[in-house]
Amino acid sequence: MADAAALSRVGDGMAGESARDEHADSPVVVVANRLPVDAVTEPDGTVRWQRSPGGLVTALEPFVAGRGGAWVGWSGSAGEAPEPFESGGMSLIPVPLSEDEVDRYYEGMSNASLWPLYHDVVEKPEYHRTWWDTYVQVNKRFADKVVEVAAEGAIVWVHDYQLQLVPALLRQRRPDLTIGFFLHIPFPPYELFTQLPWRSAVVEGLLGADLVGFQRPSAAANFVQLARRLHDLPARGSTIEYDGRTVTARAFPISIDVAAFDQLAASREVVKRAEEIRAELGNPEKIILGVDRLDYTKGIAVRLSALQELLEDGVLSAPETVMVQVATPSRERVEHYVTMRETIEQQVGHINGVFGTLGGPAVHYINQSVPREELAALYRAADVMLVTPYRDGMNLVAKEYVAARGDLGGALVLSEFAGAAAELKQAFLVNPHDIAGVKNQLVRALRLDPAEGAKRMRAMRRHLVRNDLDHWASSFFEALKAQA
Ligand code: GDG
Repeated sequence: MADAAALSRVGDGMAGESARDEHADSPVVVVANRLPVDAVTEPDGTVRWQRSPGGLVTALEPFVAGRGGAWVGWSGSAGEAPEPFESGGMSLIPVPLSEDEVDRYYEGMSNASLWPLYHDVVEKPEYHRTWWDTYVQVNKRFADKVVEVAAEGAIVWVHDYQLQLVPALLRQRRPDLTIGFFLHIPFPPYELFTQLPWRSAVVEGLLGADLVGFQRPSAAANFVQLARRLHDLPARGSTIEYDGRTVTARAFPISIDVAAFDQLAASREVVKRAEEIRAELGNPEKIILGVDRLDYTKGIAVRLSALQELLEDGVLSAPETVMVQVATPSRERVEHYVTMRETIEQQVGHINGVFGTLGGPAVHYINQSVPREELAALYRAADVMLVTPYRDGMNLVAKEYVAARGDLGGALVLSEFAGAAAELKQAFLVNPHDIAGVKNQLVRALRLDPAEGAKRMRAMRRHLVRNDLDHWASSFFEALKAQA
């Protein structure tokens, strides 16, 4: 990793000062596990920061940068943290994590305990006291940084399951702050959550916030119920009385920058690239697409099985119908991810072995991150988008697909267990545990009459235009300010 001085120099002279002055009256500090940038080392050894991919960053950068705020987070590399620097209109404040802390706080407690527990125990969570101790220690370090940088009376917006103790830690030391917390992933019901050996500490951590936001009303209700049943707190509707304060728990379904995605997907370059993609795939009659982080919650194996059975049944045939699966590498050191990747790659190999031809695979599997423009072209080229998570907080891919289809073409098959299903009601909804149902809906989507498809797509697009990223961020922010 580059030394701190080199990294801090990278930020010198980047935009930021003017935006900060303009919004000096509303200081905002965002706290998230990761900073919204990745360090990239050039061939000559210099390091520059590049905006990182992923749901959280995509969602928040415009909000923070537009208000000239600060962002506290980890740089993504273990070891000493770089000095704070300016980027994209924000002051970025790096928090250091050692190798051991990455293992225990991030890969362990966050991604091998909380992630599976909060996603319906799709895989069995592991609970280790050493992981928990490190989680507490790292949450304290994040809180320390915020205490240091937040102006008097600032609004602090803490994000996600890695940092659930930060609200209470801040409240103890900085009662002047208005504190919001948003959970990007699902929040489980009482019966599952109470498995967690440190359940009370997590609930108390979150109760340090004035406003706790979730993707769905049912998740907010789960939290209110926990506060009542586990801590015997007076709670009514969306509010909980705690420590002489009122804590509000409500749903704020996250979204995307719909206009920007629509524009990108309609650009001449992207439309042309979509045609090229179809030609590169051998001009099939139908293209089915999946785009996910390679994660066991996303149900990639389910859709491969559905495709395989439809090919076996003779309902579909390759190369007339092909599937493209972009599976971006993710959490590659966590055990469940290693085994899941092997399973999926075997499945792809099997399908192609049996149903592919020389130079004509039935499944095009891309285990790489692709550029945003390429992603938009893939959305534009796909006749059917398959989004089949077992459980997902929201799922931005589903929303991006709809935003990309200004031509009103294509069809969306969407798991009812994704937060997005509550909004994209004209999608072909499926239960990913019911493979026969997934097959039926996939076939319906492939055979969809274009006029009916356009009607569905128009309705979903209408919903998204009104409920975009800016709407999400401003509603959360307004609700938080109302608590101040
Ligand atoms: C968490 C919650 C919630 C993916 N591959 C590539 C790529 N992506 C982008 C997508 C999309 C984002 O990553 C993935 O967002 P999701 O919402 O689908 O999923 P998570 O990463 O699990 O996010 C989720 C989200 O937080 C926000 O609150 O919706 O439920 O689990 O934007 O486009 N982007 C590029 N290349 C890729 O290969 N450029």
